[in-house]
Amino acid sequence: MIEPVLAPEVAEALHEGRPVVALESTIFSHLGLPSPANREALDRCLAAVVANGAVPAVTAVLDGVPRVGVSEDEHDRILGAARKSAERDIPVAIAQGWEFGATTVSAALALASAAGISVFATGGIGGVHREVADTGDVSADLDAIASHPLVTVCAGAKAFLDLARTLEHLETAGVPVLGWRHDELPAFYTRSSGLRVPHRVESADEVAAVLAARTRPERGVLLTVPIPADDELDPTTIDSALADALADAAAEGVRGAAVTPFVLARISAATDGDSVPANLALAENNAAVAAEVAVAVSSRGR
Ligand code: PSU
Ligand code: MN
Repeated sequence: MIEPVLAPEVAEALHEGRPVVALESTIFSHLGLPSPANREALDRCLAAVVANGAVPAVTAVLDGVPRVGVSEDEHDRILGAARKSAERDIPVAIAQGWEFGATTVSAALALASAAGISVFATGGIGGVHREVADTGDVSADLDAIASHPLVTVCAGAKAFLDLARTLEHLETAGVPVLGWRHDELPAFYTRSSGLRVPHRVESADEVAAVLAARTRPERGVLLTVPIPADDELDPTTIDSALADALADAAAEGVRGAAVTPFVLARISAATDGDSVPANLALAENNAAVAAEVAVAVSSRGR
């Protein structure tokens, strides 16, 4: 079992049972968002967690050290060149002393869980890819959400995935999927996917109650939060940008871990950068909701 190094304010908050929200670092690195939007994303997510009463804990591997919470003078490193690190890559990043292993959802959950954190916020989770029959590509995020004892807060799965199959996979894995004041699975850039979530919740207390009542305490819960209405993109524009991006990925033979960063960059280019403010808005909103949930979880523990 790895023992991540906790930032002092994170260690203190956890020790005192105060709310903490873990964050992934891939979204803030050059793999997730173009500069300078990535800095804005980091600043807005951190501020949203703090404004809603929790302590933010950005996860990363820096110089081979697994970290939960980074200091302000390390932010430039989080915004820079990174090696994408899923949970399975963490031991390698440690053993080989990677300068910056940027955590995906699965890696962030692994580090946050080792630190004893109960709530994690991201933008969109990985899921079952549309070409799964050919490629077998199912994100390790899904297994990690199922097998670490945290609430993952997201704006659904990224729209270029097969959302129906992603929901089926989560059902098989035994993950309760909750819709935040919404009946449909959000589709990241848009509020609705046409697919119903199994359960709708209205409050952070309700989410904390679900977490507390799990049949297997070692497992996780997924909370899906739609992008705020004002920031939603036009579904038609997104659909054609997605189709083009996926066709390009296939034509260029992009595979494995490279698919998601490639497709995100193409969508940003195809929407003339319109996808970027939407991405920032949903990430910030998820961080705010996650902080509310963390506050509710920690007040149950008192
Ligand atoms: N959502 C974004 N930007 C990202 C990702 C998600 O808007 O960069 C990242 C997350 O870190 C997620 C990862 O865990 O993509 C999933 O990658 P893959 O599909 O290779 O499992
Ligand atoms: Mn994959």
